[in-house]
Amino acid sequence: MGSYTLAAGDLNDDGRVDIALAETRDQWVDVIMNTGKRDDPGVPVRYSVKNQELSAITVGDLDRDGRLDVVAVGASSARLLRNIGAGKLAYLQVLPLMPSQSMNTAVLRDLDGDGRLDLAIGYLQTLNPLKYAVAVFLNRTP
Ligand SMILES: [Ca+2]
Ligand SMILES: [Ca+2]
Repeated sequence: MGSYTLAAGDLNDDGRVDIALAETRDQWVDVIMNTGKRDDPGVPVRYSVKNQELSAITVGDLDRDGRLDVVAVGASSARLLRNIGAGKLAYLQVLPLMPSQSMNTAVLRDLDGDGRLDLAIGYLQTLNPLKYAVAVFLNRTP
């Protein structure tokens, strides 16, 4: 059994925080909408990220349409999943990554100050010598 990674945000814009999560050995992202009912946690909707074990998930509005999008990061690539409305996700882009010796971590922040969220992924590049690296993808969405 692997570990879980999750990100929280209001994906369907109903005012309640929802969850996107993955078990790190699996190849899909589960999205669970917050129903607001204590005894009804909602049914997960599963999105495949083909041939990729996941290590990190983060959410942010990548295309500035007001909907939170999802970034799923694995060992060899990051998948951008666009929120097309009501929290439904569709593939937007695959970003290739350098080979990693570790679980990757990811954050979405506006790194260059242009108002768009950029993606930074931290990883262990080599074990001997111990060398860490950060891959940065600047968001050029119009
Ligand atoms: Ca919600
Ligand atoms: Ca969006």
